Amino acid sequence: MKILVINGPNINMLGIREPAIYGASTYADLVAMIKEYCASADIECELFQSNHEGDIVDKIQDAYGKFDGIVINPAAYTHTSVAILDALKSVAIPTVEVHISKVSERESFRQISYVSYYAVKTYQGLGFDGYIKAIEYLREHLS
Ligand code: CA2
Repeated sequence: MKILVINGPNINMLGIREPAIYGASTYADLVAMIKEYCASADIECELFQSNHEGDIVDKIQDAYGKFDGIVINPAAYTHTSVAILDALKSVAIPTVEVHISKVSERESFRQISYVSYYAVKTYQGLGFDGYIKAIEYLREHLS
């Protein structure tokens, strides 16, 4: 199984500010955790982070025919991007949405998720563990 893990804007700033919401660990810690888990579970994974909506759309399009599943935390683009939703629909790769924080208990502008219209599952409020849950879900869903 080959999966692509996509993180959106400001995820590269994790651990620097707002530890009460996102924890004290960094994006480098997240990458290390996911790589370690995938190696132990015999899953091939690639990680991608971008602050640019179009680059995320390009990466999703490039995934067509190359990946079995996508794990995505679109970050702020969750709440705004029809383009990312359409890109996911266009490649039709099973996708799990992840949010580190419990977005359902946060500001009203975070209550819409466009990606949720396509994702087969969403994990929120589990910190970094949500990414592992998402990968495990994909493994079960794809087997
Ligand atoms: O909870 C999540 O995973 C989010 O996708 C994180 C996004 C936020 O816009 C979403 O509503 C929920 C934010 C990414 C990280 O932003 C930072 C903000 C301050 C300090 C460090 C990172």
